[in-house]
Amino acid sequence: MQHKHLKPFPKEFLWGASTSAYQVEGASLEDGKGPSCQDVKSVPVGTTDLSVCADHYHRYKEDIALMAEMGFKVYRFSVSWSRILPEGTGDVNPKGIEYYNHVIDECLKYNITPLVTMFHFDMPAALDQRGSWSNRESVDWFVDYARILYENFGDRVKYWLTINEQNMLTLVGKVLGSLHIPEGCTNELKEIYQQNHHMLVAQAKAMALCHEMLPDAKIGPAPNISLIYPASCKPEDILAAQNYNAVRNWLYLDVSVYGRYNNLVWSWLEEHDATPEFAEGDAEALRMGRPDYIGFNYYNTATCEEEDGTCEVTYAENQQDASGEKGMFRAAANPYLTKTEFGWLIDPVGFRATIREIYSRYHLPLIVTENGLGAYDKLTEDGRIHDPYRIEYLRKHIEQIQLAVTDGVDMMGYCPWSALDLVSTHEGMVKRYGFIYVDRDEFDLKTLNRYRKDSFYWYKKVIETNGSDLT
Ligand code: BGP
Repeated sequence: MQHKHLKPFPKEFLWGASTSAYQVEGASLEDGKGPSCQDVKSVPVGTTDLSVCADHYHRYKEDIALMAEMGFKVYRFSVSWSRILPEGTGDVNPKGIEYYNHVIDECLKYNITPLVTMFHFDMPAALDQRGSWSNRESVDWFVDYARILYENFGDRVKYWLTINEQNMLTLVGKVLGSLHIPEGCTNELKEIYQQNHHMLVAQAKAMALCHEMLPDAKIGPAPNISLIYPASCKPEDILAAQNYNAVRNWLYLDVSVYGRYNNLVWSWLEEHDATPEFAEGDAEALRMGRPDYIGFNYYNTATCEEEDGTCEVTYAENQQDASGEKGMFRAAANPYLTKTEFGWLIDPVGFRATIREIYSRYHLPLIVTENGLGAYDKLTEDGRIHDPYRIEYLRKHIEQIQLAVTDGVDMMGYCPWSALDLVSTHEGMVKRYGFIYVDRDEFDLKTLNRYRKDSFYWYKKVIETNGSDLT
């Protein structure tokens, strides 16, 4: 649809950016923090461990001051579960509570709204040993942890996100180093979807608890949503795209928003004897826990075609999407899109298409919780970082948000990935996403000093003009 006039961004639009605890904080075993599954995993060859990251734990004041200088209205960060509860359950670590109190207060000092993710890929290692999400008790572990967060931070945190990219944990848990398959398991698919079910129930209960304990707070999920295109107008390709959309995207939002499983996914699981077991009360819990808004991460779309039952499923090491699923879909190339230097597709128009689709299915306010470009940035001798490629990427995506606003979508905000350079989940420190450059290399910690990239100044202007000047 071509509009005659673009609508402006809403007055209260939340401009900001995101980080996650295990990728940015460092201090991985300091001040009483227990290890998480990320601290004990073997990191990909040639990449740094997560003990220092961007040293945000010690430099959060400086970092938040820089965010304030850019004019941030919101800062999305995650709480490290094992910093709060070193064993995952039981005793609370007072130093952990103190640290997040400081981060929250520092944000509020600059009128930056804290947007807090409760769980971002970092299950406490102690709970990992107890079976992680495969253990039915994980539902209670998560709800108890949520209660501690609400009790301690709920007076100041008004926006919560439950589980980051639950769909990626389920679909590509192997790649994220978070998949836990108990010994002797005979049906891996069933096991994975049982874990997924536990997360869905845990999330629903945490949302209901939030509404009960913090009536003026808002809470939502944060899946990674990418619209799936059919490779052609061949009807079988359309069905394949519907299959992949259901299994990759809608399953998660259908359950969180409507409290019911997506029928296509359920039938597929039935065929594989892989439907999750519902404990007593689960169906009701899913119906009762409803989000107030939807947070979603968007990096790119995917394309697929008919699958005739011969496809071998493989997972790329550095990508978020699978090559296919027997009898459901087969990944296909999209000749219309370019790629980043790390091989990720770039599709700003697909961003608008994805936003439209989410909104038309769920009619809840939307906030973009991640979107961005990873690149090999270079610090020049005079302390500059010229990143026109990032500016171009972000500009094109922001333009599409405005088009979506003009389409009538209720957009709450935009939090690109990432506020500052941090350790990439798959590709270490050299893959940088931030507006703020962190002076360290993969293994050489250097000064850890902060530098403003060109995109820093550009984003500052975007925020100052509420998105009306994107030049
Ligand atoms: C998302 C994760 C983030 C972040 C981002 C970029 O899936 O939620 O934690 O890592 O992807 O991915 P990468 O670091 O692999 O480039």
